[in-house]
Amino acid sequence: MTTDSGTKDITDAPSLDKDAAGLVKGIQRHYLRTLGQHTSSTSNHYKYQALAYTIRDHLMQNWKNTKDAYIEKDGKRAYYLSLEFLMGRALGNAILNLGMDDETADALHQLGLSYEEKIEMERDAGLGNGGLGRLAACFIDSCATLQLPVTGYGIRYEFGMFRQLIQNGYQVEEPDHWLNYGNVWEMNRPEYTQRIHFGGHSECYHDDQGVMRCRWADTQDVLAIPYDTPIPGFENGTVNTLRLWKSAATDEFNLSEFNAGDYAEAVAAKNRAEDISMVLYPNDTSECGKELRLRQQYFLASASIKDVLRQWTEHHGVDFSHFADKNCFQLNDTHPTISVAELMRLLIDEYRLEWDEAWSITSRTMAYTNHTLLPEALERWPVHMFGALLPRLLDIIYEINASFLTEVADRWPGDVERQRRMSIIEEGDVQQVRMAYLAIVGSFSVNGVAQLHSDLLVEGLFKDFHELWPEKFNNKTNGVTQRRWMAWCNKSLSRLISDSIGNGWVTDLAQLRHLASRVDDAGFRQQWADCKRENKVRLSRLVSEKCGVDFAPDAMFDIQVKRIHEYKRQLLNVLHVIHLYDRIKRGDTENWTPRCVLIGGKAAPGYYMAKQIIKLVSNVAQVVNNDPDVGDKLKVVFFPNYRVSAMEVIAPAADLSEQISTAGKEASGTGNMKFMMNGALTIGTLDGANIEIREEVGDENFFLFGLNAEEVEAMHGHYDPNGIIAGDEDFKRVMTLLECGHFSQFEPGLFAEIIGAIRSDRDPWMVAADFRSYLDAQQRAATAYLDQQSWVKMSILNTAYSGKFSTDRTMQDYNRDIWKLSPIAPN
Ligand code: 26Q
Repeated sequence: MTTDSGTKDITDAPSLDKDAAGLVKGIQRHYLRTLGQHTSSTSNHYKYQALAYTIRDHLMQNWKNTKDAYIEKDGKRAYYLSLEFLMGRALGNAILNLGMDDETADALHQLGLSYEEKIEMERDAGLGNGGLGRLAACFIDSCATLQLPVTGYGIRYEFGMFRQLIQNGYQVEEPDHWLNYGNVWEMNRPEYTQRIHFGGHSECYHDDQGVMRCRWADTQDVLAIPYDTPIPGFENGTVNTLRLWKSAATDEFNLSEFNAGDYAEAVAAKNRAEDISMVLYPNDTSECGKELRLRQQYFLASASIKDVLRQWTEHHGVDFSHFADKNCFQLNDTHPTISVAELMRLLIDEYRLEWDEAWSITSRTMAYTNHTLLPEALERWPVHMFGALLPRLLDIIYEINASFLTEVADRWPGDVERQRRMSIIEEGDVQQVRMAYLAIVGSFSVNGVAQLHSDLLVEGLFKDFHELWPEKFNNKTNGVTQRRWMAWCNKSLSRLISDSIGNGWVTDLAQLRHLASRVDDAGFRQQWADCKRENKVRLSRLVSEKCGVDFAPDAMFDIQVKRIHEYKRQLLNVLHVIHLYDRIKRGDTENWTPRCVLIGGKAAPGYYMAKQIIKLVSNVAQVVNNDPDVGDKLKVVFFPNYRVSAMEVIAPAADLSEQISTAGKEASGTGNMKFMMNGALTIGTLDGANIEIREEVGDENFFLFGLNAEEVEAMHGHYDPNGIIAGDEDFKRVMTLLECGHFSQFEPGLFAEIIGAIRSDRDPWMVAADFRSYLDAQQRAATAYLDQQSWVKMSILNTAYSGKFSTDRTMQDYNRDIWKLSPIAPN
C-alpha cells in the first residue's frame, strides 16, 4: 500500500489560455476526448457540448478558489432555500461573466461554427414556474457578482416545467426531459449524500444520562444526493454554488428486492423514494395539498439543513453557540418552511440542545420572504397527512405553537379569538398547519417583494403578527440581473449604452441614469431606434417560425408574457384586441397605429379558466390574422412555450409592456422590470412594483390606468359589470362579438364561462371596472407611438431610470438588513 504523498499537488492544474487559440484547442480536445466524436458532421449538440465543457474548464479553478476563501475566512454565510430555480441556459451567461465573449466568437469563427446555433442547442433548465423561481436565479447571480457567500439549495427535478404545445388553440402539456442529453453544468457529489426520514412514529426514551428525550423511529429513509452547479460572478473570479438534491432509494431497498416475498412492494417503495425529485409541480399557487409535494418540501429542507450542519460541525464541532451569528437561511416563500421545525429537531434530538437554546438559534437564523397577497394561495397542510409523513416534526410544530400562543395570551389576555386567528394550527373540519404562520413565528425577518405588497401584508394578511412583532416586517423590492436581462440578451443596445456612458452599468445599474441627458441627441436617438428595430426583426423571425404570423417590425410590439392567471387579466388584453378589431371592421382607423400583440405563458394544467383564456387568445388571433380588412393594422399571436430563453428574445423587442393585473393582487412582477430595462414603456395598474417603476421613470413616461388597490377593495359589494357594459358603446360591441360566437364559429357557447366571469358582479378581478380606462390608456400609447421622436425619448428614459430594479440592489438590501454578510474575494 502507498499513501498520497508525491512531489506534485493533484489540485495544482496548469492554467488555461483564455484567448481564441486556447478555446479552439479546448473545443477540439473535448470534442474528441470527452465526447468521443470524430466526424465534424455530427449534430450541433456535440459541438455545443464541446464548447460548454471548454467554458466550464475556465470556471473550475475559480470555483475552487472561492470555496477555499469561504472556508479560510470563516465568515457568516447565507443559504437561499427554494423549491424553484428557473435558471434557463447557462452557457452564454458563463461566457459573459468570464469576459470571454469576443474570444468565443473568434474561436467559433475559426472553427467555422455558428455561435448562435451552439447557444440554441442548450436546453433551458426550467426548474421553476415563473417569477418566484426566476427571482431565485437572478438572486444567486447577483450574490456571486457581489462576492457574497450565498449558496442556493433546491431540487434537481428530472422533469422541469412542462413544454407547452398549442393544438387547435388549446394548451397541451408535454414532459420536459431536460436531462436527456446530459447536463454539462452539474457535478455529482455523492460523498455529501444525506439520509432523509419519512413515516414511522416519534417516541420518548431515557438517554444514557437518564434524561428524557424524543426520537423518530421506524422511519422509511430516502437518500438525497447533491449535484452542484457553478454560479459565476461578473468578471470577479467568484464562483458560487447552486446545490440541487436528487432523491434515491437506500441500499435497504436494493437488498430487499432480493427478498422474493416482498419484491413488488420493495420495487414500489424504491419508486416512491425516487419519485420525490421526479417532477416540478406546475402550479404557481398552493391549491394542491398533495402528499408528494410535502415530501419534496421536507426532502429539500432536511437535506439542506443537514448539509449546513455537517459543514458546521466539521469546523466548529458540536458547539452551536455562534451558529446563529454565522448562518442565515432565506426561505423562498413558505415552500421550504418546514426547515424551521427540522432545524429544531436536529438541534434537540440529534445534538441534544435544550428547547430554549434550540429555539433561540432557529429563530435568529431563519428569514422568510412572502410572494403572494391572495389569501387562498397561502399554504396549508392537513394535520393528519403531516402527522403520518412527518410525525416528529408535527410534535415540534405543536410545541412551537403552544409557546407562541402563550406569548399571544400574555400580550392580549383573554383574547381567545385572536389566539384562534393566529394559531399555527387552524381548527375546523380538517385541522391544517398554516405554513405562513410557522414561517413568521420561526423567523426574525419577514419581507414582501415590493413596497405596496409589503404594506398590504402588514395591513391585511399578517396584521395580527405585525401588531405583535412590528420589527420583523420589512420590504425588499425585487429586481432582475442586468447581466442576463440586458448585457447578454440585448447586445446591440448594451454596446450602444457602453459606448455612450461606459460599461460600469453592468455591475452598477444606477449608472444608466447618465443616459437621460442623451435624449436630446437626435443621432443617439436614431441609434437607439436602430437597436430596437434590429431586436424586433429578430423577434419577428421567431414569431414567424413558431406561429406562422408575420409581425411587421415598424408596428408597435405590444407584449404580455407571464403565467396565465385571471388576476393578471390577459382577458382584459384580449378585450382590447377585440375592440381594435371592431374599430377596423367599422372603418374607424384614422391615425391608426399598427400593432402586433403577443401574449404568452403557461397555464397550470388543472386551471380550467386559464386554459380557456389561451383558447380565446388563439381563436381571436385566428380571426384577426386572417381577415383581409385587418391586414397589417393588427396582428395577434399566442406565443407557445414561453420560457426564460424566449424572454431573452422577447424583452429586447418590446415597445409596450402589459402589466395590467387587478391592483393589489400582483405581489411585485419582475417581467415588468426586464421590459423597462430594455426600453419598453409600461401600460399598467398601480400594482406591485409597477408603482415603483412609475415613480422612477415619471408618470409622463408610463401609461397608467385602472382602480388602485384601495378602490378595488371599496368596490366589493357595489360592482356592477352589466351596468358598466350597458353604459359603454365600445364595451357593448366587444361583448356582442364575443357573445354572438364570432370567435367560436363552429362551437357556440365555447366561451360561456369567460363571458359569465366578465358579467359577474362577484368577479374578483373586476375586468369590466377597468375596461374603459384601459382603452383610454391604450389610445394614449397608440397616439404617442405615432410620434416616434418622442416615443424613443421615453424609451431611453425607461432604460435610464431602471437602475433601481437590479437584483444587485435587492441583494445589497437583503444583506444590509437581514443577512449581514461580508463580501469575500476568492483566493
Ligand atoms: C405551492 C405549494 C404547492 C404547489 C405549488 C406551490 C407554488 C409554486 C409556485 C406556489 C407558488 C408558486 C410561485 C409563485 C410566484 O411565482 N409568485 C410570484 O413571485 C414573484 C417574485 O417575487 C412576484 O414578482 C410575482 O408577483 C408573484 O406572483
